[in-house]
Amino acid sequence: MSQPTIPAFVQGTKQLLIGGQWVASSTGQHIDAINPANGELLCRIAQGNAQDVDRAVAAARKAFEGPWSRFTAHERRKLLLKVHDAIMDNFEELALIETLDMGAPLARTRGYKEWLSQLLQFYASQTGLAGSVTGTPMSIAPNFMALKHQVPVGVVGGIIPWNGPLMGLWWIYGPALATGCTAVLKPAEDASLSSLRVSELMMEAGVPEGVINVVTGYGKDVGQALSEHMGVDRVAFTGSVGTAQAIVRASAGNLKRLQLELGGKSPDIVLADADLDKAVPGAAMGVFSNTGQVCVAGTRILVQRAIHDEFVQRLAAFAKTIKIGDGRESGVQIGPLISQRQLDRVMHYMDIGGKEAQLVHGGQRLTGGELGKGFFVEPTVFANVRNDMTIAREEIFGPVASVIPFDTVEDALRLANDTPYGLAGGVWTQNLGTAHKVSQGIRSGTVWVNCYGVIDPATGFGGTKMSGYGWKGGKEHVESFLYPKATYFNLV
Ligand code: TXE
Repeated sequence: MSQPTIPAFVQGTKQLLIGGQWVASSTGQHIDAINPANGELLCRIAQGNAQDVDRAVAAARKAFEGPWSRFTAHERRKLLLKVHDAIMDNFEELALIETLDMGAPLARTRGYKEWLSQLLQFYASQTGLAGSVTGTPMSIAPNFMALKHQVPVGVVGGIIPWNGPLMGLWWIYGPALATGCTAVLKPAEDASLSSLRVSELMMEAGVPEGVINVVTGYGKDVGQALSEHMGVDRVAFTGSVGTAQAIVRASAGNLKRLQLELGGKSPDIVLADADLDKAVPGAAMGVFSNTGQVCVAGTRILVQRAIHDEFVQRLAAFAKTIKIGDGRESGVQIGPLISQRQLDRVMHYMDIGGKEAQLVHGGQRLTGGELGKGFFVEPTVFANVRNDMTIAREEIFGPVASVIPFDTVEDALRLANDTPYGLAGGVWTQNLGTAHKVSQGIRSGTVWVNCYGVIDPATGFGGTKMSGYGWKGGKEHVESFLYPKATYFNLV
């Protein structure tokens, strides 16, 4: 079957974006960008270091204090809409770059288009939150007036993961452009290409130099330097708990504002009265989508005992129908894992699961034919899992469903909340009262009722407990790039 041609952008060694210029890294070294579907080299990305972070932060500071600070809310809105159009006009290329670089099927990456259009329009609609447009002058006493408004926090470091950078980068760039902040983006070393191409398109669309900067490289070099840097005012991070803890420590020097969105072990609760024609595919894709590499994945499927066996059998039957392959091929529903490292990690958990629970479907790496060259695994279902088993406690970040039986709604809630994480959860039932009780009872930032994974740009999502803090999307997100400021005037 013929596959789309590799875009011209995917060649050579991609450079860093600093102060509006594409420049070589100080190290002179590079990192290979590998297609996880076949292990082949796509191109190379510059391996940045702390010196490059210094340069990028200086450029971001200069822009923040320079012409960018004089952009009005209306001008920022117009710019965001121009960026929107540039991204939409080039979306087919961006979707293909994302598929090549991180493996998700084109059906998924193309599917981001409408959602991203909404997200960018949402941020464009929020530019008035910063500065004078919503500043409120108040007469607080005779001859005394106060002016309260919100001002941008400054230079924002964005550290993002590899599981969906074409979407994830907008949690940094969107609110930065909306508020008048500037950004230094550090994409993940495993998938940086869409961030680089998007940034190039943004510069062409007229984003002023220094407003967005990109330093590619490893976390221990670039990420660490960004988190420590005294010139960075805020870090927005998505990734693992361990790295988040390192960032919290590194950011203490200048008490940076932090936003941390980490992983989860989200419960997806299926009651005996659920409509299984919806609950089975819904819960299945809640865990298998993006090959399980999703922060909100509903990896613990809690099923009421009366329907446990039927549910498991139908889930396994559904898993068998999922088409796995190179994301460029039509009809493919899930692609490879991102890397050899992630493959090793997922296989490790599949081995543990095979020992502690009942393997119903999957559990293997796919080694036959072309798939053997990539990092492919089967969608996997474990049944009769107990909540204290390793596969129910630790984030696997692969297509592995653990089905855990329960008896009563109270049991389900106890199990759902018996986790260090609190990112998301789901409930499937036809009883509105039960839906309300369970959704209120799950301790997480986001809950879905009779659906899974829906995220509206204006509503957003976020976590609690060890899934981190801060909100992505919605007004709260934009406001977290601002701080309130009051000025008191003595008028006599
Ligand atoms: O994450 P890291 P990894 C979880 C998931 C996955 C596991 C490991 O369970 O299996 O984490 O993935 C940068 N200072 N999630 O190792 O290291 C790094 O370069 C500053 C869930 O890839 O957290 C990358 O850009 N930055 C998650 C980013 O942090 C550092 C998505 C994320 O990588 C750094 C990804 C340091 N010391 C993984 N070390 C989700 N919530 O969606 C690394 N980085």
